[in-house]
Amino acid sequence: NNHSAFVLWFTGLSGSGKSTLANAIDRYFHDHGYRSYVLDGDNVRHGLNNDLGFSEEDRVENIRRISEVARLFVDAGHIVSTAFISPYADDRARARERLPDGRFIEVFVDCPLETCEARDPKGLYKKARSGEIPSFTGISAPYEAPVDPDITLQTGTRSTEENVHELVEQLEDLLRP
Ligand code: GGZ
Repeated sequence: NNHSAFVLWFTGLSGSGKSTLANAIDRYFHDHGYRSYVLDGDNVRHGLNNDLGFSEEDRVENIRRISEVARLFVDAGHIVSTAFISPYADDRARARERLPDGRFIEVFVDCPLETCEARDPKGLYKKARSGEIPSFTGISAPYEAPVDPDITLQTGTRSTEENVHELVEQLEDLLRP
């Protein structure tokens, strides 16, 4: 399958559903014969970037390294889905610049803070509110929502299946062999 290679760059708050969506679309790609891979906290922040925390400086470096790794995957012919908060618009813009034109697709995982906080799957918002976790995105650290994302998905009101379907439709041109 001689498909095109590109980055699906998911951005959104903690608990917005980035990893869920990245893994769901990756499953779709895999099932349809595309070469694809997911980069997320589990395989990057625990490995390559385990020297980085959540200061502004470390988040900038986190995103820089991830975008370079994503570029290598694209060079190797893969579709790569990245699932990181990536809170700074400048860093996302620099990631876009590191990739060939049209090969960086910014996907805004749009979910209200209140919804993310109500989900709180890991209890992190609770800890952030109590001050146990400092500089927590959306509570005590900034999140710069994309102004002009390539794709926006609502995860508060749409199911994962609906959002995957939407993604596949929006990516139609890139997915044609
Ligand atoms: C934000 C934090 C923090 C702070 C730990 N702020 O819901 P999660 O747990 O699984 O996803 C969050 C993840 C964010 O890492 P990223 O690499 O995506 O962040 S960034 O792009 O800003 O570099 C959360 C957990 O790490 N986490 N402390 N202070 N999220």
